[in-house]
Amino acid sequence: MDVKTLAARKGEHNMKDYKEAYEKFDWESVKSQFSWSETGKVNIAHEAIDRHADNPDKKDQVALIYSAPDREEKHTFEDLKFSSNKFANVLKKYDVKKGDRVFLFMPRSPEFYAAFFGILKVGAIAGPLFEAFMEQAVRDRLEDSEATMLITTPELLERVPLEQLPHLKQVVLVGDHDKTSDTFIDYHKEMDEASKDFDIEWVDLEDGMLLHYTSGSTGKPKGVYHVHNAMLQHYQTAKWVLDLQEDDVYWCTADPGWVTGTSYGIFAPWLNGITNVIRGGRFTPDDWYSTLSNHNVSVWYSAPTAFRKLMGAGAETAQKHDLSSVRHILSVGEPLNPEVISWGMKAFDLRIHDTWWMTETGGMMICNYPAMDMRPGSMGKPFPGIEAAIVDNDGNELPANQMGNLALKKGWPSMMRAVWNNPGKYESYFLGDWYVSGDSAYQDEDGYFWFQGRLDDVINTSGERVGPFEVESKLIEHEAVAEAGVIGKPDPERGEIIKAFITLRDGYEESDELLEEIRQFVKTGLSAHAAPREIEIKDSIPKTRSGKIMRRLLKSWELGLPTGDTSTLEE
Ligand code: 6R9
Repeated sequence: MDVKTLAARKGEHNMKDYKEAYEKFDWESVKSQFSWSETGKVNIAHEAIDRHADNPDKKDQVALIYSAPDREEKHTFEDLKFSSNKFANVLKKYDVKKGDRVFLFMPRSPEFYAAFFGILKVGAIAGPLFEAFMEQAVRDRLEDSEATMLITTPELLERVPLEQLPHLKQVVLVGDHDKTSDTFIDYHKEMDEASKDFDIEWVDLEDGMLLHYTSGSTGKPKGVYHVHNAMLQHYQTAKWVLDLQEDDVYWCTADPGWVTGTSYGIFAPWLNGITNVIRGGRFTPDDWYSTLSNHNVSVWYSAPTAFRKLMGAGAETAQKHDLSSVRHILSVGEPLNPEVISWGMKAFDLRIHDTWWMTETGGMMICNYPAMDMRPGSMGKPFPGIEAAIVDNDGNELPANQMGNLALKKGWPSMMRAVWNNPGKYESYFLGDWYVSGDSAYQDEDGYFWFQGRLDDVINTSGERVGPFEVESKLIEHEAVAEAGVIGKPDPERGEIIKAFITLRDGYEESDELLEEIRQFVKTGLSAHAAPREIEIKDSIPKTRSGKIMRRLLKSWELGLPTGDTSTLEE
């Protein structure tokens, strides 16, 4: 279908009537879309790739349009089937088995996707890591997951402390290198030798496929564990919320190191057999607009932080590009500000549709559908088959317009099934039958949900979730820092920025150089997005009598708000 026809189709949607869908829908009905409902044999890689490659009408369709400043490639479903089969054979050769954790630490590239599906095809669990992570962040995740294999590039290998990772047996290197030891496997050499035929490992719907590490308010990042069954939700939300239709060209801007980049950057489009654009390289407004126009992107899923950056580049930048192919835009990750919605109306003549969900939910939960009346500022309504409510601290449902904890009735298909190696943490998410999100919200009389903020200390900076504990732990590793407390401080462009309060060790004096050195220490040790933009030196950090940092108090001081109950404050 050409661009004009696509644009003319604005207004024709997969879901006709939300109310009717909500009343009639149940998850069981989605199973019939997949052959495993008859054979009992399942693997999400088969459903996303091989199923289309084995269909004569679909095998030559472009599945992946890869676009980076120095590289443009198109791969059909058949190409992806063969490249992932080859990688699966490489894994088999090196004895990777069902349930093993295999991590990926590399930029988006066609090799990434071949490796990712190769991992799933042998029944192993994929652990994608954001390419900007530095040594500590990489080590914590590989250590906790006890990953036995890592796929990375020679450049990024420098941030992998191999000697501290006894479980990590092998490293696959994508790119030129001079490593000779048996630990290292050369990606291109092995792929050249591998067969393109592979007998996929059939698994159970409840078998694991993915580990995404994410931050809470205490402790190190947790490994959120997802299973093959999640495909039901990826598939159906893509139909009704992304509204993906046969000729669409879809672009999700998220990196697969974050859950949006896997659930909606990989599974949702390919389970539906849709052409998927992947853009590598750094962000510039011109590149992004060119990606939309050069590839005739029709459905676009991104985040407020990116929209704000495009907005900042001005209308002239947008006007240089033909954006008429775009028919549907969606957003996730942070509150969608009214200014961003008006910018979307001006630049695209489209209302940006907000969606709410989390790493732990695995898929969209509360959304704005093309088929419903939207209320600007609302996250929308629960997806059919999802029960959401606002609950108090004991799990009692609250009436309309009352603020509380946004909760979801457990049992949806893409729900996390465990926190890796941490059953206690997993249990702590639930109050009876409710999964409690940690976001505060209210629901209006008509069932729309309105986001209010986080109830815990988790920071959302440019749409990325950062746990204060991780940053505090890094800060106190610096020789000058005695204690540290970290908060999110509201910021018009980034949502929140990270602000650190520290006390200095004896013998250290405050200076701009020292503060910059400490900032760099976090940036190069942990990751750029976790580095505090502001650091303030204090005489002491407020703590409870049991020694917990009172971040709530730091935040109140910072914002000039009343400090509330301080009875647990240590002398
Ligand atoms: C998918 C993803 C989850 C947290 C979540 C909430 C915030 C996500 C939002 C939103 C306001 C939205 N969040 N969507 N806040 N409006 N539409 O982002 O997962 O990285 O785990 O973050 O992001 O606070 O609890 P994750």
